Amino acid sequence: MLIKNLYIENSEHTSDIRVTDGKIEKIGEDLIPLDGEQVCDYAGKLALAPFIESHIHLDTCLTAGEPVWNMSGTLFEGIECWAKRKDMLTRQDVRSRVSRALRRMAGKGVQYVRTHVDVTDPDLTAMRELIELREEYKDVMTIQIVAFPQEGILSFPNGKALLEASVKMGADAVGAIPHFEFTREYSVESLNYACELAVKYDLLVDVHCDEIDDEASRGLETLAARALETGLKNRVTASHTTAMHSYNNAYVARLMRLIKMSGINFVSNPLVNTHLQGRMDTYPKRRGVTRVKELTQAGVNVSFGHDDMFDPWYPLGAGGMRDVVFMGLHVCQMMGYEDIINSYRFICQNAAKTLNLGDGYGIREGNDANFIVLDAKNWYDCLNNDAVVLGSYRKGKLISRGEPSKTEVNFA
Ligand code: 17E
Ligand code: FE2
Repeated sequence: MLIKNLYIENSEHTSDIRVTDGKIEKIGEDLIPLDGEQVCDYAGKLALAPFIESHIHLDTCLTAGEPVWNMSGTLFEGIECWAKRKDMLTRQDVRSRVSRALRRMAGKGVQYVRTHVDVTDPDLTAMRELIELREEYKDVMTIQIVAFPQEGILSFPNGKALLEASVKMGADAVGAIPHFEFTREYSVESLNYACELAVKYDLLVDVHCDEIDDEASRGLETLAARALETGLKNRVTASHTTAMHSYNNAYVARLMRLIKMSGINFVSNPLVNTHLQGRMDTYPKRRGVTRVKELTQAGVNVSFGHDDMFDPWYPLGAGGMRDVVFMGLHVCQMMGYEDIINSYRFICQNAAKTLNLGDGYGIREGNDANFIVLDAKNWYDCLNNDAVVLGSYRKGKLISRGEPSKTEVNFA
């Protein structure tokens, strides 16, 4: 198949992509169709590597208001609401919500997802179902599962054993939640334990790290130190790190050295943490989003995640990554031309690094023919106009298709 006239990653010139046996065989200008070759001409549209959702909770998605709404808008009330919903979980309930969420995401150009799954559940219901769904969806969606101890590793009954059981069941990554543990000692011990498990079972690590406005919440330094010392390094991700917003600058200057040495990745969730953080402030109210601009300038890998889709922590969300980037650029004040035109990286290449996807991700000859075509010429226009995903290709197969949105204005 020959897919013609694409502006690949903001290129000034259009190129054509020849797909053979699900792989990108050739990329070039004005490729001539072979005898009998199927041709699809996009007549000058943007092509990007597929979007990557580097941080979401699929097990909790589409549960807002069940059985109660989060009235305060805090993380902690969200955890209480979820604990009530968690008691009602069944395998079928998880399957039905996750399937709906994945379909929405696929329509918005997402093909890779890292989901956190709450394992502070004696039955591990969601974990069991997600492991099955990961396999069932693998041809259309690459799913990574983080065993996420929502109510703590040392502060939840049997927390350590539940985490290890989830790892044995087949999680891809080990999680932790140091700012939710009862004490600072537990917080340090929980991070040590998560890294030990990752080393023992050869897994990735992704920690909900310091998701609080407390400037004294310093899980990040422990996580970065363990990443360095164990050699896990870029296999480790610090998600949220919202306390970093409130750290003093002298401390951040010291911490930055360790962060760089450790090679860890960061995931910021700008929509959700703009909503959840600063809730105990009067005025001025902190934004509570981590220091994306400064980390990026220091050469540290940062990706953006949505975090939630209509659940106890976030009452909105339709599965797309555009709003995440849009909010991220605003709240982090990264609104220069270069910032905007290159910002797809937060949900493409940077997220691929977070997920440790390797060289197989990206529009390159020899790679699987995984890419998306958007109804715009470049990412700046795409972001600004919330362009439709015209096609999402996975190993050369069109797994979702969209029509350009159309509005007529009736005046001269
Ligand atoms: N759980 C948590 O601890 N933090 C979050 N932002 C979400 C779930 C969504
Ligand atoms: Fe999260």
